[in-house]
Amino acid sequence: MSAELTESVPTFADPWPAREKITISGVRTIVTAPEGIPLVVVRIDTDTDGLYGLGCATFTQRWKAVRTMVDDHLARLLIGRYPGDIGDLVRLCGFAGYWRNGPVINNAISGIDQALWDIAGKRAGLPVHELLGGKVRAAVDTYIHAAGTTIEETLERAQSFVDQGWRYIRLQQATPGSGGYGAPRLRGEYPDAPYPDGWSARDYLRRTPRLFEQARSTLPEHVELLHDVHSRLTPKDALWLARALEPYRLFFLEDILPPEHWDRLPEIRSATSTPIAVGELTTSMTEAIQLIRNGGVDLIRSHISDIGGLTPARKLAALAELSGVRTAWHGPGDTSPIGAAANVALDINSVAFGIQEGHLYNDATHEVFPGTLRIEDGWLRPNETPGWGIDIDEQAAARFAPGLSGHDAWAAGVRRPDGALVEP
Ligand code: GCO
Ligand code: MG
Repeated sequence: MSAELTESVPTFADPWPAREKITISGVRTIVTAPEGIPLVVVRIDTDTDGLYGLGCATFTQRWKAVRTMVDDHLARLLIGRYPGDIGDLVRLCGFAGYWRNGPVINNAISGIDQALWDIAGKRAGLPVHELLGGKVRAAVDTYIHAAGTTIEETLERAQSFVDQGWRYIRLQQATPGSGGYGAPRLRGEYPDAPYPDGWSARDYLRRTPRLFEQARSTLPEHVELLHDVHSRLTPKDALWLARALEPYRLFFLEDILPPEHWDRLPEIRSATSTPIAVGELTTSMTEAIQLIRNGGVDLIRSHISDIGGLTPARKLAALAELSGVRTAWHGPGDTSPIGAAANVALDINSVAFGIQEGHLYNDATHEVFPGTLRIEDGWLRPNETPGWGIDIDEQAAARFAPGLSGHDAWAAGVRRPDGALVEP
């Protein structure tokens, strides 16, 4: 496209008269890794009295691509526009490239979207949850991850979380060939196999019900138990596990199938009383909507930035509420504190709320992001200050340079004993 033609494209001007003379003067990404996990944040500046906003655009595995998407492609659509037309601006960013969705584009749009909500809150002098309609509950209950090498170790950790006030605990145990969430992977367990460090579904299906059987006999009765399969089962094995766990009354069983087989979720859900929670791998609203509409989930747990930000997520929460589905927004360490605040704004505002994944940010993250929410006795509360109530200290952020090691490729780390990669 020639420069003249670019200039004649009408997307760059306000399509209607702005309510106030405020314009977007800058859009840029800040990437920082205070926990070693790259966090991508979008900062939108305006031409008005130091007014700016922050949004979460964290796709930690591909953070460079998101940075390019924001800085090189989307920023120029926004400069000069009125920041109050959030709905129009995020649709513009989505439609401008013609091919839409996917985690890179949606995270970039989410960073912009959430930064615009932050600005809207600051202009109104209200926290974002009040812009959404205010609270329908006093606080947001969270779950925390307990993991260990053995069942005993996992349950000891769970008990200590219960002692600290948590009511919802996700239990994960080390298995051959697969670790995560603080549980190490057990190595060399299949010495006669072509790939001795492999992960076997059979073995996993034997171990997991034992973990929950012991949990129910050890942990106090009121404690709600959760588990993440991380997409590694076939539809039949997933159903077998969901049924085997029925006696232990899980609050939810997460990600039993990889996205490629989500069309099989409705049959599994209708054949078990174990609540099915899926969604962190949704990378479009279309996928997330289908999970609810097709009857595949009891809880929808999209990662809000992966479906494009708060603007689409609040529509999903409304659909969930009207469909009898509950929400459990994804909120691990690869969500920035701004993204975590967006989760909580929706949680506190939505009747569909089921549970919130909690993450205990380290001290460095609190230093980089003053105002980061803190979990107290398992509860989260939003900031009551305007916008998200969270800032970024760019000098501190610069001390934690993002890298490509670690999270960049960890997801492709699990193989079967025959050596074949397992879906993460
Ligand atoms: C969860 C998740 C995460 C993902 C991670 C990928 O339920 O919290 O499964 O821990 O593995 O977000 O980067
Ligand atoms: Mg998960």
